[in-house]
Amino acid sequence: MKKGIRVLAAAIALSGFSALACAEEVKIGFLVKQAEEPWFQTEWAFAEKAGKDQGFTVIKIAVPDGEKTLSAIDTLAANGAKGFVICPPDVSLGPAIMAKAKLNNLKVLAVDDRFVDAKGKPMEDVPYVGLDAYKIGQKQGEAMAAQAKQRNWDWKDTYAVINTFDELETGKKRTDGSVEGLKAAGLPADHILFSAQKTLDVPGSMDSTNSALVKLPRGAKNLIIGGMNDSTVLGGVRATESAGFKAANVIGVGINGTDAIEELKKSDTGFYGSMLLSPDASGYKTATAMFEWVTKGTEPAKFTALDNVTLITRANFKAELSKIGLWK
Ligand code: FCA
Repeated sequence: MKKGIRVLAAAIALSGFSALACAEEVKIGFLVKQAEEPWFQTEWAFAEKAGKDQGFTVIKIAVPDGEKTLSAIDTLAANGAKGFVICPPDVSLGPAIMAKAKLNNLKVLAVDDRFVDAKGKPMEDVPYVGLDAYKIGQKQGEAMAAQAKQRNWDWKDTYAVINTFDELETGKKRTDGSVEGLKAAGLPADHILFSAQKTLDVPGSMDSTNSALVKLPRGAKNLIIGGMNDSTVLGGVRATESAGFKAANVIGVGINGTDAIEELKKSDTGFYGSMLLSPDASGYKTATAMFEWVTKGTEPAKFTALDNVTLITRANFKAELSKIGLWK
């Protein structure tokens, strides 16, 4: 009998211990719209690094559409997560995401793409970590213009094709800033062609650039290709190649850096470089901020603007990527 009680006591102690251990394991979600993009894989990797360093678990879920997003929130709650970081597939899902999160008692931190409400207004009450987009676009425009000057291009026979994705505030601000940078360097406004992308990926930007290329005047010898991220410029550069433009007559500069690595390994293409952002900050810091919010109750700032950017080209990309651990 005595022995039986001892065993029972031990079992209770053990189960109590494991319940305590479970209660202590903090889980957070990290939901991204385009898991196939290296940018988002890099954010995930840095979020996991934060989890390892600080002792929390990151549940990564790809959310390519609204349905998957809402069911991912249920999955997170069922798995005991306390909050999540999210780059939504469609910013207008903001109110639905917030309602679902509230129902499940989960905290929400938006990254990269800011939620908009039913009227299309940014949901400024939801904490958001995103780019200082106009400024970064401006730097992209300036980098493209500086390279055109380096190549001694005459603005007279130079044209720019800007692939746009105005559905996203961060996209519109980037391309607006970029155009500002180009104009300030002397590119005439009527030498800038805008082409809207239907989808925010390489095929989408290839299509939009193709439809702009046919509108170019005969005298267009040199081309500048812009867009809100690396994919939108990569597709544009591919379109110029199919149309017969040589690498020496094309300057494409992307934004992200992470999605340009494979391209920059190629010896020479019209894709000149990329504005490398801070995926380490977007992944590590957002995950850490969520961890601190759920464990200590410290709510993140309503808006954290990331403005750190470095132009990477074939000349320096390995060194720059090494600095943030993306080149081994
Ligand atoms: C958006 C883009 C990504 C990346 C991020 C910072 O979400 O789609 O490619 O540029 O902003």
